[in-house]
Amino acid sequence: MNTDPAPTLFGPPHAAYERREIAPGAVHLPGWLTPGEQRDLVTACRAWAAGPVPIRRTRLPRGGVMSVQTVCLGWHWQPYAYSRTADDVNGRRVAPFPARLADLGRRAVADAYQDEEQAAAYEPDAALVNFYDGTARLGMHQDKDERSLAPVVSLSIGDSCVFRLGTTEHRNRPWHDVTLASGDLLVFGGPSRLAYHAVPKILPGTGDPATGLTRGRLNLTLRVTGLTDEPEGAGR
Ligand code: MD3
Ligand code: FE
Repeated sequence: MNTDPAPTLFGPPHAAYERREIAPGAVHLPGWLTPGEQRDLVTACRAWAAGPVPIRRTRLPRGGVMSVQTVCLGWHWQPYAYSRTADDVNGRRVAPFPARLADLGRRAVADAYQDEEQAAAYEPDAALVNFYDGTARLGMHQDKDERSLAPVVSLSIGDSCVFRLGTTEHRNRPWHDVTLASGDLLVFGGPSRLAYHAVPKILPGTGDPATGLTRGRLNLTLRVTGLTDEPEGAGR
């Protein structure tokens, strides 16, 4: 039985789209990015993946390596902290957070929550660009290295995937599986901000090569770290 409320339809600014609240504070807007926006983001991701810090598979503290390949903007993430320099890759300072991603993040929050005031106050300062080949996966985890509980904005391009949203308490059932396709937006805030989540499966061959991505899946997450740089000479 489908107990989900009927999706609501909104009109312009761009094409009408559905808006589904998959859990309190977790909103899914299928096909939110236009084909042109997807293409532009693929081009931008290629440039970001080249450096100053190249895209890499993140090493985990217990010796494992993630199958997902990641490049960070604004702040570099490694489990389980953010820094300005990529000390686990080449030591370089990560590229600054692009203003156009901050604008996109504000539009995302406005469309997901229908709240212009919350959107205007949204100032993401870190992005993780994740690339999944056909076999990559991401296990159940929480995003809790940020010091802010502001929403996380997630954009998907390329092959579809199965996205799994669990509870905030533990990594086990119950969970809810949602297929994410190219152009989809998810915003996670409020009661869902600390929910466990995972990407158990990529569906190879489901992406449209017109995005510029012939295989695999790109996911961009925009975050508010709540961190500030220590002023020079501070900390005596
Ligand atoms: C739910 N990325 O980078 S995006 C991650 O598709 C991450 O690459 C996945 O999980 C991906 O940490 C999922 C959706 C997402 C992102 C952040 C969340 C869901 C979230 C934060 C809280 C709750
Ligand atoms: Fe996550």
